[in-house]
Amino acid sequence: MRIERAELRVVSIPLIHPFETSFGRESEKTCLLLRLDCEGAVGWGECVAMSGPWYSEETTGTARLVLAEHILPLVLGRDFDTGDDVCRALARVRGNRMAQAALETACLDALARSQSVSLAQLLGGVRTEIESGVSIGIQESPEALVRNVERELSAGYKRIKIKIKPGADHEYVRAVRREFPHVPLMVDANSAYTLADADRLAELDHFALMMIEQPLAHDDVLDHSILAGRIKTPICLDESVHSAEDARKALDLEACRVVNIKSGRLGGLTESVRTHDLCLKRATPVWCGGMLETNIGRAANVALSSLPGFTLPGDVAASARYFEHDVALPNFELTLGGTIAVPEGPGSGVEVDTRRLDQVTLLREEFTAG
Ligand code: SMG
Ligand code: MG
Repeated sequence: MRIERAELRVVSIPLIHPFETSFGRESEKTCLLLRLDCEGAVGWGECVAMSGPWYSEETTGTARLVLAEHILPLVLGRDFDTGDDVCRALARVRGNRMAQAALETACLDALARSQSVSLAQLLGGVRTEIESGVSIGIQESPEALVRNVERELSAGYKRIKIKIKPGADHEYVRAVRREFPHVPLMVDANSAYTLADADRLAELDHFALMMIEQPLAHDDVLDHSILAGRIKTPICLDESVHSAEDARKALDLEACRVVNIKSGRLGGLTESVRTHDLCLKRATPVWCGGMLETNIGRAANVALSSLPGFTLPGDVAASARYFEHDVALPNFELTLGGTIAVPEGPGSGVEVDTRRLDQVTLLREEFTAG
């Protein structure tokens, strides 16, 4: 399958609810969307880099530049039959994983469509539905958080993740636990603490949390392994794992007991499957993270979550939590059982709504071979 044409768009879509983490507040989703035309098949990929380098080094701007000047010239006019082929073509590219992932995901979507299989099938998925959890941003008060948790639980979500930071941690977790003693609950600090906070983090052990996600620095594994010896709550790594190799090293160091898999952070779906395979072999549960994706990225997350090692509910929630009008349809909906159905049709299972896409596009560029 030859990549004949690429179209890159910068889009900005208002979020229904602003989302606050330890590193800042987002009211709009700004991202890059990439369309590939491949001998009659069309594939879409979403680049999850944020508008600024807050979650990771990459931004919408850096990803646009790297795709336009370095990645697309490596692949336009070339043939691909598997995700491994795409990885080989991109082997010279260091870092810039979210940009690489957008390209690779669009290739796999086109590939799945050209073979009339679903993206989930192409990746080796085995589930027809995935368990869905929600990630709730930092709220103005513990009471506001409790109201939020209540709303999500009555919507049917199976697991609640709350964002924490120093000054918005124990009080918030305690308030939720008091109201919901048995709910599967976890916290995500997005690197807001250091080892000096170990005693304070150990106090979270009283709240029977499923795990604490990325308490320490975004580029650390060693301190996480020391912290793991000082707290009982299992540690899950997000920001510090960029490859299956990183996951292996983290597990060897006992820096975590759970891994958050995000295809953007890992450079694509192929590396995500490799990371999943490694964790499965090492009996380490994984779950699929989220980056406030549009339905284009959400569809890829749903497909990935259908692999057998995704045994914990992820941050892949229903579309209606994020945008009034998404750029691709149909929306993903929560079933009564708190799950999301894995699309069975060809490709990712969503189709881009061109009118809506045009409304939210800030910039559009086209590229062809040569
Ligand atoms: O997609 O519902 C979602 C957000 C999930 O919490 C989420 N993502 O560190 O795991 C994480 C954050 C990173 C993105 S913050 C904009
Ligand atoms: Mg996280």
